[in-house]
Amino acid sequence: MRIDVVTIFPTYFEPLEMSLLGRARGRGLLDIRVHDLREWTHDRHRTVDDTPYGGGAGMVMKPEPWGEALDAVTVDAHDPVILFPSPAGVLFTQAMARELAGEERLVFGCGRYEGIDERVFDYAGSIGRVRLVSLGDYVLNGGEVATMAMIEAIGRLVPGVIGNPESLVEESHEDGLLEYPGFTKPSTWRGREVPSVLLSGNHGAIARWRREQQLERTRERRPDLLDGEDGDDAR
Ligand code: 6GU
Repeated sequence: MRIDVVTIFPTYFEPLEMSLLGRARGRGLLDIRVHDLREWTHDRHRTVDDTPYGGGAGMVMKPEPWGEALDAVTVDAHDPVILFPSPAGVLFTQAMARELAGEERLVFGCGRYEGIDERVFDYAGSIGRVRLVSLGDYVLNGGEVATMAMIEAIGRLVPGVIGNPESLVEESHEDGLLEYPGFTKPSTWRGREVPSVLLSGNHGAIARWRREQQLERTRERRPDLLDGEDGDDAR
């Protein structure tokens, strides 16, 4: 999978050279290319923003550098998915990460200031499939941190990136529930015991206990995952 990121802060993405995704890049599974939006400005000050038509606070990102950037990074792409992180987007979910992990080409456009000129999203729709995506109901200063989170969520689901794919099966959100709790040695630590069922060797009982734990903590912490058809296949 190739991922292009367009940003005015390329250094935000340096951590992608580390750890799991860094190794996946080294092995050729992920081709992640980070681009400075200012490469596509032509004035002395490399201007990427301007005041909003109609007035109001803040600045809006100018369409021209975005148009040139999108043209350049997608010149050899066929129907890429073009993602714009935005608190006004649809919620990014594990189901979406799973779908996107099967794509050939992704482009992330990181907006700053009060946003990007709206016409850019329409233009991007003439190049590929546009998605405005939000991490949740809070506001970040720009799309960079959200893009990092999404690249990690998507990248780890690309076949071959994680050594033992079984570790992907039982984690939180994969079956619409939160994950069951984990314990390791010692069996007593600072007066706290590991639940005895886990030491019983009874695999049926362990599986039933873990399922109950998943349901209980989902009910407690994320009741929204249990009601309605919005989850993956919560039950
Ligand atoms: Cl994707 N972007 C920004 N700027 N803020 C956010 C967000 C995204 N998701 C939650 N807050």
